[in-house]
Amino acid sequence: MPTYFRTRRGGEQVGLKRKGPRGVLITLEGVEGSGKTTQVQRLARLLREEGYRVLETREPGGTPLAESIRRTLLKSTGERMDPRCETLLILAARSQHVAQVIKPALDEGAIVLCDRFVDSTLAYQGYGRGLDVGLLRRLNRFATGGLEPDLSLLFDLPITTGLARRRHNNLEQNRLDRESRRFHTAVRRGFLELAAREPRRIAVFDGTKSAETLADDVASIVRRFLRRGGRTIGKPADS
Ligand code: ATM
Repeated sequence: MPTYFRTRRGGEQVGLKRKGPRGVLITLEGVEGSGKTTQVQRLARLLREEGYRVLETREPGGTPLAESIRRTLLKSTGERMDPRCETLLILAARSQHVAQVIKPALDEGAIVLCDRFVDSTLAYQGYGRGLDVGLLRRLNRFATGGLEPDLSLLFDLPITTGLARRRHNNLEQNRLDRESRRFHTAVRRGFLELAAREPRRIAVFDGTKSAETLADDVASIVRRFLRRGGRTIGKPADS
């Protein structure tokens, strides 16, 4: 499990040492239409230009098996999906994704950029569906083998703005998009509560800003984070 150890001298943080896999897991989270997928692509391009080895991936999905679970999850069939069924499908996809794609990439020293990860389960299935958040945390740990994001970028914006953006871009409405405004509002509140609880891991961005401004904000936070963890993280050994 990638872990940063914070060394403290006289109460001051003086450095971070890595234990476990050499790579870094950065997750991007947010409600619908928050622009996170665009930011994954921009951040990946930027980091590659700077010489880092980067893997872009997403959840649910990221492997052929997990992508087929994604299709099942997002398709509307007329049959109401029980929240527990939804949760277990998401976790099944996650365990496959972590074992087959994320963990090996981290072991090779890559920066993994994942569009949604464990916080989405807490926000959507916990705050949105009303399942127990403590239980979901334990299930997340089971699915990931304890792997946690090193840094999470949360793109926050009003629900109406996000959903309107999706309609404006003519993006196909999936089963979850069609949930009530109340559901999406609870999800948004969930993400913000998670961020308030873990301010060192989760950085919150104003998703109403333009994609360019957001990309600059993201770049400065990620660069600072990588500097703290050591410049060589995620770079090929010979660079
Ligand atoms: P994207 O549209 O961001 O790819 O996400 C697909 C959906 O999966 C998204 N729903 N909408 N609307 C959120 C949902 N999802 C969960 O409900 N829980 C999870 O743990 C994950 C990873 C995604």
